[in-house]
Formats: sequence, structure tokens, C-alpha cells
Amino acid sequence: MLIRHPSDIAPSEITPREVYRHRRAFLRSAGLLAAAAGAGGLLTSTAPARGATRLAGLRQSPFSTDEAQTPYKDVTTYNNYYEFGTDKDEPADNAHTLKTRPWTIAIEGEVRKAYSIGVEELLKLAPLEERIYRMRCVEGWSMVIPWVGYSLSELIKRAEPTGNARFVEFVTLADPRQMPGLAYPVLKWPYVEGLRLDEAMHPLTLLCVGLYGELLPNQNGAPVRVVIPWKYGFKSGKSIVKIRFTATQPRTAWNIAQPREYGFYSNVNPQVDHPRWSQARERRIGEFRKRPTLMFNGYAEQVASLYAGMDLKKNF
Ligand SMILES: Nc1nc2c(c(=O)[nH]1)N[C@H]1C(S)=C(S)[C@@H](COP(=O)(O)O)O[C@H]1N2
Ligand SMILES: [Mo]
Repeated sequence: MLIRHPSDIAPSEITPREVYRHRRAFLRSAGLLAAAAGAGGLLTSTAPARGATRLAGLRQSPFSTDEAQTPYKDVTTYNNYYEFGTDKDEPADNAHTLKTRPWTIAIEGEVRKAYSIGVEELLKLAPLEERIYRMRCVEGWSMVIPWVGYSLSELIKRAEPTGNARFVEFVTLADPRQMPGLAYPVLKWPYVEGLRLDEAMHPLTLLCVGLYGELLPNQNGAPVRVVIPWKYGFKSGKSIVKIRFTATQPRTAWNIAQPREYGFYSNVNPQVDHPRWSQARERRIGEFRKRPTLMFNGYAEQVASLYAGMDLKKNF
């Protein structure tokens, strides 16, 4: 088998024929896994219905937008989660093989108190809030999603980062038995993302465990992901297993794949085009006419000060 180095293959190079072949492989492995899981597997092969575990007593957040929310159906069937396939509908079809319990996140690196925390404990670490955020994908579409979670800073402060900690790396699950997409070198697995420590500590940065008042569906990154609403969607890593504090800037999956196209910061910026397309406008899912993209995705008032004095064209 010819193994191409991940940096040699950009997602844009994947031809429809290759995608088709990959999809057949996905269906085959997903089918086997569904059968092994018993009758439950039969029910999960279609698009999800609402009915995941409801999260009670959510606080409303002052950070929420009052814009119209993207329908649940679109939020949960139009996804990027390449570990389950590169087509938008594949994560919803395939992610039922993701096993989200038990689940622990390891918090380590430049911290005084490294610790591991299970997902049940994580759900109780701080009061859960509903945060209705605008989300902007680098591909040019956007959604408004009622996430559930609390500020990531709650988790970080318990670790007591040392004076050397300047960045945070998010490592996500990479298990080929659960994730058929790992068979293809579309990205360097595991999918890794990162933030500067002050970005990670910003109150808008959400440790996310749910949406639409329920636990996260697998295709949206169950059981726990981050959501950084002023950055392009790919910064918001799904199904996180490790949070590592570092002195140096982490290498990230998209930056490794295409360094000219995806920088470390990836702040939503209508004035900085992607090398292959404009970022000035976006299509809100469900709308026909494109709307202008806002600086920092409309969160400039809250986050612009993080980048004071920085050249945002260089630090794209
Ligand atoms: N592990 C992992 N996280 C990921 C991705 C991925 O492929 N793998 N895709 C990213 C991209 S490009 C986007 S736009 C968002 C989409 O999140 P959503 O499907 O919940 O809207 O997830 C991000 N997080
Ligand atoms: Mo994205």
C-alpha cells in the first residue's frame, strides 16, 4: 500500500472518486461495528432524532446572541469531523461507533497540579450554562448554535499552570477501531489544536458538553470539546482526551497539513483571505443570500484586546 505523507495530501486534493471509495470502506466497517453492538446498531444508522440525555438547570449566559438558531437537524447532520469521514453527512451516519463512556481527560504539562478527570465529574465541575454562539467555518458557512458548557478557565485554574505555560494543546481521540476516517491520511492523526494560554483562559472559550439542552451528539464532538467562537471552526477540537500546557506553540493538525492556508491563530477576519478564496462573506446555513463576515466573528468587543499590536495578516 502506498502511504502518502499527510502533508502531501490536502483535503482539497481528495477527488469525489476517492471519497466514494472511502465511504464504502466506512460503511463496511461501521456495519460490522453496528452488528457487534447488537440491535442498538440498527437504530443509530439513520440521522439522529432529538432525545439524548437532557441537561437540567442550565444558566443563561450574557455572552449569548439573540440571532435565530440554526435548526437542530442542520447542527447535527452538517458536520466536519474527519475521523468519521470527509463528507458533511458522514459524521452523523458513522459516529455512533464512538464510545463516550467511560471517558477521561488528562491535564498535564506545565502545571503544578496535573490531574485526570472523568466525564461525569467534568459535568459537575462548574454550573452548566447555555451559550448561544455564532460559529464560522473556514469553508465559508456559519451557524448559530446553543451550546452547553462552562468556561474552559474553570478546568485550567484547577491545574495551576506554571510560569512557563504559554500555550495549551488539545489532543483529541484517535482510535481506529472507533473511527473509520483514521484509515485515511487526510490529516496527521490525532487531530491536535492549540491556543495561547490567554485565549484559553478567556471567558468566551467554552468547555462544551452539550447542545440544544442535551448531551453532545457524537458527531458534534461528544463527550467533550472546546468551542472558540471568534476563531474558524477547526480550532474547536472535538472529543478531547488530553489538555497539555506548553512553553512553545503547539503544532496543529491543519497547520501541519497546509501551513500556508491555516495558521495558528485562525481568527475570523474578513480582511484576510484564505489563499484560495475570500473570507469577506459567509452563508448562514438556512439562508440564501450571503452576509458579511464580521471581525472576530462579531466578538471583537470581547477579544480584540488579546491581539493589540499584532499584525493579523502575518499572524493569520
Ligand atoms: N477532532 C476533530 N475536531 C474537529 C474537526 C475534525 O475534523 N476533527 N473539524 C473541525 C471543523 S473544520 C469544524 S467547522 C467544527 C465543526 O463542529 P460542528 O460539527 O459541531 O459544527 O469542528 C472542528 N473540530
Ligand atoms: Mo471548519
